[in-house]
Amino acid sequence: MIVKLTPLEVVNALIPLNGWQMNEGKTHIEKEFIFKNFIEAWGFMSQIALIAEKMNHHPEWFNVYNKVRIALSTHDCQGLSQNDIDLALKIEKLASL
Ligand code: H2B
Repeated sequence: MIVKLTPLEVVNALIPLNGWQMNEGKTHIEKEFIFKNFIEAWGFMSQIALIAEKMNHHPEWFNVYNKVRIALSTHDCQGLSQNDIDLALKIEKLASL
């Protein structure tokens, strides 16, 4: 059973997540990452893909050249869950390497 977080719980969970925000509809958390070039952006996405598969929790994303925009949500609860926060934390760890 996946528990849906309230907007207040999400706002609190986002405090340590630099640059992550809820979208206007409060359905997703999202962040845009900029890299030196396409290969670095793609490498970042490849690493996330492995983590996402292990977690069975998958991002929605958009890439063009060096830009990767990531949106996370949980369809299983039709909103945001701890899984989104956990994946965002793992993505931040990758981005800081
Ligand atoms: N990813 C995301 N982001 N949200 C989900 O609710 C989700 C998922 N559910 N990946 C999983 C897969 C589910 O659809 C499968 C059937 O386990």
